[in-house]
Amino acid sequence: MSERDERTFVMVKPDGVQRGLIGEIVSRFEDRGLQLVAGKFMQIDEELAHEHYGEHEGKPFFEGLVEFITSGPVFAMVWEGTDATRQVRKMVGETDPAESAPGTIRGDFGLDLGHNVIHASDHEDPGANEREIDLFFDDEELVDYDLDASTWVYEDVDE
Ligand code: IDP
Ligand code: MG
Repeated sequence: MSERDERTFVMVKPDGVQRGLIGEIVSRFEDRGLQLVAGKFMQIDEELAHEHYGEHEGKPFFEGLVEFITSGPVFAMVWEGTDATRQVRKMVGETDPAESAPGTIRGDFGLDLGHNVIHASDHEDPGANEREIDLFFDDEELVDYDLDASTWVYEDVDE
């Protein structure tokens, strides 16, 4: 991984999976020039849901959120690139799809706060990306490789 690169955790939520949006969402990050480092189609259990959304424990929507995120399979991913966490959040949009700009994932595919299609690490919470990657993936599941397209995405590539 080059010095300037950053990894971030992204997950297509159960609504996004059921609506057939995995491919569309993966395409957006590929098209942007980000590099896929890991991907896992999986079912989240109660314990993992509580850990992942621990910061929201006690809030009125917490139990519903846990029920939703454990209600069906998700597609968890790690994406890498310059400023990846912040850039991915810009592509995801606001928490509420109704407030998200067209062109963002939530703004294009959602209408309801409780079903907002995708999770991405919070760029305003330092360390959230690494914490979430560690929670969902073992080190050996993160694949190190050179992406040929990077030589065209970036002006200077220092592999
Ligand atoms: P984020 O996903 O944009 O980072 P957070 O504030 O971290 O948003 O909230 C985590 C998730 O909890 C949201 O993506 C959404 O699914 C759910 N959520 C947040 N606020 C509400 C709410 O007021 N009602 C219902 N669900 C909510
Ligand atoms: Mg969040």
